[in-house]
Amino acid sequence: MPDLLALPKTELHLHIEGTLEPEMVFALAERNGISLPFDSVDELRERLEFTDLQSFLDLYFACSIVLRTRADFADLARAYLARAHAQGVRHVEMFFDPQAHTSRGVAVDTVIDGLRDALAEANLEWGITGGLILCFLRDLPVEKALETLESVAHRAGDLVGVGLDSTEVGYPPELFERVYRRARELGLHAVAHAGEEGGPEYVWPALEVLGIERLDHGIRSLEDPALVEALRERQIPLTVCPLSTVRLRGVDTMVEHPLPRMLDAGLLVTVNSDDPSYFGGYIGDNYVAVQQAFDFDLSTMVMLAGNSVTASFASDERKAELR
Ligand code: ES4
Ligand code: ZN
Repeated sequence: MPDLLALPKTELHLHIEGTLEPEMVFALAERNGISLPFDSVDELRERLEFTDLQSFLDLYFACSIVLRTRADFADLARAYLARAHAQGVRHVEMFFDPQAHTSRGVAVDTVIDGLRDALAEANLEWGITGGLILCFLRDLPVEKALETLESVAHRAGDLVGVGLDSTEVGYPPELFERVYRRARELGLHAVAHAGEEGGPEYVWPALEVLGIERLDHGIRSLEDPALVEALRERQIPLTVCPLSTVRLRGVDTMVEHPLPRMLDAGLLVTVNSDDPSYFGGYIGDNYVAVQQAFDFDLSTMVMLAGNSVTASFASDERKAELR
């Protein structure tokens, strides 16, 4: 098997706050005079063991408080983009969680400006293309999501789309119908996390009420044959994150991951990293993990990389270059 890190690829499911490495947590805390609920990098590393989605999210939001300035967000994204470049990424559509920052008094423009600084540099330096997907925290009130969207309406051109993340069970997608209608008016693409911990009943409304163009995770869709058929027939891409699902205990081990069954069902599956500093690997590491678990041949790995190009919101011209 050739080096899968070198295989050109596109990343479609990546939370930029989930690339915050423990060393950077401490460096930014010191730079900003913030005290942390852990004493050392090693103590933080010891906490990177999760029982479910919520146990991860608690740590993810606890670490995100070190991000305050435009330079912090630029440094975070620069570090991610350097690692992504080293693992073959040529196009990335990056999630960010503005409400995790605005709730602490950080302006949304500070977040967007910093992330865009790093994306512009990576474009100049390495030719990496892509953009930002603004995610709403689904466990906060819908009114807060609407306020967040209106606060960036004047610069919708700086965004690729909107998404929905954080705690899933108890917060069904249809709550966000008005938010997604407004996002569409602003010309934004629409994706959502669904079917990660929630069952197929959380995926259907993401498709039918929110009108998503791409489904994040979606692994529990397999439990409903009619849903699988809808996803297959419409060729809705699924952004699967194998190491994430293992680390959040969606499956016990990688060999039990449903990815091969999803491919057999004719779904448009892509491989992504989700929160690489928390889940033990960047995108190339996810490619290596699935190749090893399922003994996939090179043509399957190339097909997965090609699916990510198809599933992206890049222009047709850029897609042709990425293939
Ligand atoms: C997330 Cl893995 C995952 N699921 C839902 N929301 C998230 N935010 C960051 N990572
Ligand atoms: Zn995610």
